[in-house]
Amino acid sequence: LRACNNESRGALIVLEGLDRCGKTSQSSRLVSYLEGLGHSTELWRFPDRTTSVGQMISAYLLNQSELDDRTIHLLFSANRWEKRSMMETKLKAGTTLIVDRYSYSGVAFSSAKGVDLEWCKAPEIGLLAPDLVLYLDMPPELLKGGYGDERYERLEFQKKVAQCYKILRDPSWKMVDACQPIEDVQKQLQKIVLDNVLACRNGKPLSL
Ligand code: DGP
Ligand code: NA
Ligand code: NA
Repeated sequence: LRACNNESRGALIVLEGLDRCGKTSQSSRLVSYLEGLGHSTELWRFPDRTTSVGQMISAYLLNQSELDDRTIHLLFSANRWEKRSMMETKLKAGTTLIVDRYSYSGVAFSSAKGVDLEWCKAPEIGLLAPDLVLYLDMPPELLKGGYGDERYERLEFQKKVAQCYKILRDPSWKMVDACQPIEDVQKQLQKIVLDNVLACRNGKPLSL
C-alpha cells in the first residue's frame, strides 16, 4: 500500500450492480481485506432496513405494502439522507466505508419503472459523493442462482435496470466483470481500491 502524504479521511467506496451479481459478498470481503491491511473500514448498505424508513422500504420490497413509484423513490432517498451525517462523521474520523448500493441504485431502479431520470436524480443532490464507484457487471440472464422473491427480482425488470445503469455510468466508474470466479472478482476489486483510492485521494472534498 502506497503511503498518502495528506492527512487522510476515510474513502467512500460504492458497489453497484444488478440484484444477485455478488455485491454483498464482495463488499464484505473488501472490508475484511482492508481491515487486514490496517485500515479502519466499515460495511454499509442501502437500503438500510433497520431504521423506521428502512422498515417501510423493506415491507414494500417484500410486497407487503403498495406505494406509488415516486413515494417509494423518496423513501429510498430519505434512507440515504438519514445516514448522511453519520457517514460524514465516520469518513472524517478516518474510517473507510464500503457501501453496498447508493444513489445510483436509487436512480436506476426508479427510472427503470419509467419515472423521469432527472426527477429521480434530484433528491440525491447533496449526498456525499463517492470516491470510487465499482460496478459489478453481469448480464441479467446470467445472474447467479436465479432471483429471489422480492419485488424487483424479475428478469424483465433487471434488464431495464441494466439499461438505466448504462445511462448513468460515467467514465470514472470501474467496471468489473462479475461473471469471473468470486476470488478473481475480489482480486480485481482489491487492486482497483488500492490503486485508485487509498493510494491518494488528495483531500477531495465531501460533496456531490
Ligand atoms: P438489496 O438489499 O441490495 O437486495 O436491495 C433491495 C432491492 O431494492 C434491490 O432490488 C435493489 C433495490 N433498490 C436499492 N436501492 C434502491 C433505491 O434507492 N431505489 C429503488 N427504487 N430501488 C432500490
Ligand atoms: Na435483492
Ligand atoms: Na445487495
